[in-house]
Amino acid sequence: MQEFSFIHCADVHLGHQQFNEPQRFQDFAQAFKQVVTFALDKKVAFVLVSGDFFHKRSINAETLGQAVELLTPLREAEIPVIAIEGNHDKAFYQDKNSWLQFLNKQGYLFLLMPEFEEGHLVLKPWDEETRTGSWLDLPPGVRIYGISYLGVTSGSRLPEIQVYLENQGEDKKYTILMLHAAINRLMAQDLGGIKQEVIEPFREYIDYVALGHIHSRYEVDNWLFNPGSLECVHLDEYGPNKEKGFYYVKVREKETEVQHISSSYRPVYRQIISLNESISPDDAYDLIYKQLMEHRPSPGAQVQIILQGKIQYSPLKLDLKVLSEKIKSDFSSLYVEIINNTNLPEEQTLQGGASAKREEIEKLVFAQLLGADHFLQEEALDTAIKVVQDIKEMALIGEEPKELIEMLLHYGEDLITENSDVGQEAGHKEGVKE
Ligand SMILES: [Mn+2]
Repeated sequence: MQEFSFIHCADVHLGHQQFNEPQRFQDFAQAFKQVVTFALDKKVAFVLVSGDFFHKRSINAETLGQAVELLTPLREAEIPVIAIEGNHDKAFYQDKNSWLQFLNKQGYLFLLMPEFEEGHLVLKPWDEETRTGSWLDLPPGVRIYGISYLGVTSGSRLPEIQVYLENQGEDKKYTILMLHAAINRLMAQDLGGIKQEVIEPFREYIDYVALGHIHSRYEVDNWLFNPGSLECVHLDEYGPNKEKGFYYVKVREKETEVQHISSSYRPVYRQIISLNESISPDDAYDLIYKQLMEHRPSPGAQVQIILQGKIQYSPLKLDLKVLSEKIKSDFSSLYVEIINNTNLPEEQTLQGGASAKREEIEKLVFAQLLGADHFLQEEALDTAIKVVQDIKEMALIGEEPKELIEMLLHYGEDLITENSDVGQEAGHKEGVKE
């Protein structure tokens, strides 16, 4: 087998116009452009995209144009791009085409996926005629298997592919398995996570597991590799030990040398500010500004400020809209978000220490947000909290958006009826962001 190198990235999320900022739409393309430039520069044999190339299933024309523009130089340089579907860009129904399938048919990438026959996963070799298949053999002596996002069934389905891995024939190639799944990462294994034990038997047949799904870098046993997303898809993905980027992998005589290349993404500035000392809103603004002057956000950053502490005046007196605008212009920030967590009843909850359940804390936070201006009465508030909690859970396991919307519509109607008198008095209230 000759020496070769490849790139492994994941969670590109093209088309994500975060915070409705056109610049953010460009940022995600810019982040992938680094990968393309690197690939061309190093003349790699191929590029892997382990799911979520697109942010949404239904992308707009601009996003498709962007994708084509980014993939064209690789196609011209004859560097194949191999992709699998993630939870974000999977086709709505199995028989319907996703935009990734469109790019596949047009020859911009190879989209690998398993088939389902009689309720079982079936892996088939690549067929250039139909441009479909679950594995692809490439010239340097490489075989690449691609398994799309399987959601909650990942753990129980994966053992079904072992039989295909076993029968690779005599001249076993350097073998890569692409997966869009979280391994050993999710506490609740039923939320789309997989335990390492499930794929451990594959080790005999697979040289490199190319993962995607979790947006920060992690590796297991020098065998499972998850590069992290290239950009911050959510602000809370930023922080220490949350590396982002892609892998540059060199293979010599089946020896794998892996290098993680950090992507450069738009800076995120997060600051938790306690307003304990403040006696009035004006005083609070001074405190916030003092902190911002001490640790200045870099120009163009996405700023998130979390306010906390006990204050003696109403937290609603803080005009966060005006403050955000001022910060945005004073520090040339791209986006400013201020989260007001002051006067949250944290002490009573956290008295339980480690025993305080995450759900309970979350419930209190939702109650605070939803009931902030007494817009929702007690009974409706309980329903609203439940709806928000359930939708959050559903989103976490990557449910179809239409399921989420149906859920919202179903319960939303009850809420409107329960709350109609109060709603009219309170007048229009702006929805919670995102
Ligand atoms: Mn993703």
